[in-house]
Amino acid sequence: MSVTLPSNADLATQFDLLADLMELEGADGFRIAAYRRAALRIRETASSVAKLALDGKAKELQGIGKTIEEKIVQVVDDGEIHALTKRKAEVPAEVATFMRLPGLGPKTARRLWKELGITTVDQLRAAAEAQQLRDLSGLGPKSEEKILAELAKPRAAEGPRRSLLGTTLPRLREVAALLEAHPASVRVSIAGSARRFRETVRDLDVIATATDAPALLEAFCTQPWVVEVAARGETKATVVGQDGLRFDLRVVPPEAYGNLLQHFTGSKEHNVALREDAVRRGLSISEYGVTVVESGEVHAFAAEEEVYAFLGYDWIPPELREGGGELEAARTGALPALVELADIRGDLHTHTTWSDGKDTLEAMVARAVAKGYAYYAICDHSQRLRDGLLDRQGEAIEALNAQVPLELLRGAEVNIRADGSLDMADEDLAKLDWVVASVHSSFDNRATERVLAAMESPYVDCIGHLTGRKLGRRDASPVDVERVIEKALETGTFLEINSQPDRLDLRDVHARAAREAGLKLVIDSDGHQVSALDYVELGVGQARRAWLTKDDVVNARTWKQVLAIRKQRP
Ligand code: DGT
Ligand code: CA
Ligand code: CA
Ligand code: ZN
Repeated sequence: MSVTLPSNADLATQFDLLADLMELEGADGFRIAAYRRAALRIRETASSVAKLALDGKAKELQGIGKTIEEKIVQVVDDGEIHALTKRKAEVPAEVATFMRLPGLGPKTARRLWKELGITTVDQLRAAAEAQQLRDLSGLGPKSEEKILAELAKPRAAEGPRRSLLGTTLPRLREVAALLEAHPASVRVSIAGSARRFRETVRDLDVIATATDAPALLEAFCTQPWVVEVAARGETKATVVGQDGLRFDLRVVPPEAYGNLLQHFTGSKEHNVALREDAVRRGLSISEYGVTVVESGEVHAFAAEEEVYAFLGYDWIPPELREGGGELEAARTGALPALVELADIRGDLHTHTTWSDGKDTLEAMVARAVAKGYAYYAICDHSQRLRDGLLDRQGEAIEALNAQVPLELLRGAEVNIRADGSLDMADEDLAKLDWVVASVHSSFDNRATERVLAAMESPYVDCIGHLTGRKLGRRDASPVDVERVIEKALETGTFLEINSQPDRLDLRDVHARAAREAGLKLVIDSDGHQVSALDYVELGVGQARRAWLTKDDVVNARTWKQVLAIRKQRP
């Protein structure tokens, strides 16, 4: 795999932080200003500044000299500007956090730290409550109030928090629908990371065209669920909902709707690459149109397809727009025909109240029927099916199978124990139509070996949530994904894309590596309740981000076809 260079945004953030920390330390103003200028210039540059620096050409940019170019190379080599690493060690970490509170800034933060000895957010809150901040000249009772209000906001003192796509997407769709229903709107679309089905999102972006933009913005800002209007202009607004979610709305004239949708769908990396490519051909791209630099002629497009076509590309599905080779593929007609939700014919990993599911076998299956599935596997946890329960559940499944218009499959989700053995005897496994094996404990202990051992079993069809990650709560286990993929191919075992919003495991890059190695993947819900069966949409999004086609997905096949490609039982 090739080394990825730091993005311009990453570089700029480091220079800004360095400037902040230097200001906190009271360093000389000239150098601080120089770093801030550099950050600005880097952000505005269309091509990769890291690459320019490696070629010794970054210093040709205005505002970037030899010292700054050297610092950029430090980021490429070591991940961080050396001076930044040093200063991070000198400044108490939380001082750097609270200097970002509105109304504070580095200068005041420095005085709080040096003159009042405040180095943590808790100390700052205590001092404000004890009315000690007013002892500093320039701060008064108003400042104390303001600081306390900021600190009372959920996580106001932390960096930007990312939310799970699975929990935010329904909200985003509601907001888009209410804008769509408003008489002043003409077209409305979801944009940003949510349109790209990124697993987490920082804020939610919506764009629209309108017959009356101010009226639409007014309606948006006065929704009953809006607790704060963070920004408001002629054509855009940002609001914060009760749940803390931020929504960005931009309203544009219809003739440039395609350009705007393209721009605000991103990703930044995709847009930067697109722009670089355009610049080489004498074109300049913005959210308002494509300009032919020589003539100054601006081409605005109502449809996104037209933007890509004008630039010489096939239309690129949003999930692919991450700067991972999609432009080259789109230029040469080599984009994959991505799998779609409608291609999924069955769910091969689901639970019921027979284990830790919240809904009964009957309720889950009723929903599966309503979804139009042709087959559906019940895979309750092995430890809950001991002492004859597996057979009793088997009878219940068979009885129900006779009454429903789909193939109901007997399955199990079997624990992979710490020594790599399976938590169910072969004679029981042999009774099942489909077996998922998963690690549910001691994630860091022999992560790879255990999975490899489980795949040796002739009964294990699929490995569940390979890395065990829980977004925002538990990191991925140190499993060697490459070795697992190799072994999966060798043994005929599948890997799943688990669609739970906080799992999405395999993650996109791993799923793409699996696909490139020739492995087929199962997209399943791991649903523990009726509503969770719909999460398969997220798994399909993840699969699309991994460039998967219908052929790459096991359960885009009929059950008969699945049986033909899966591991042969003894
Ligand atoms: P997020 O919000 O962090 O989950 O990710 P995005 O992709 O939704 O990012 P966001 O909301 O900051 O901006 C939406 C899109 O707008 C982004 O994907 C690309 C475009 N965009 C925003 N700022 C910039 C920028 O500074 N440069 C470029 N090239 N595009 C930008
Ligand atoms: Ca966003
Ligand atoms: Ca945004
Ligand atoms: Zn499960």
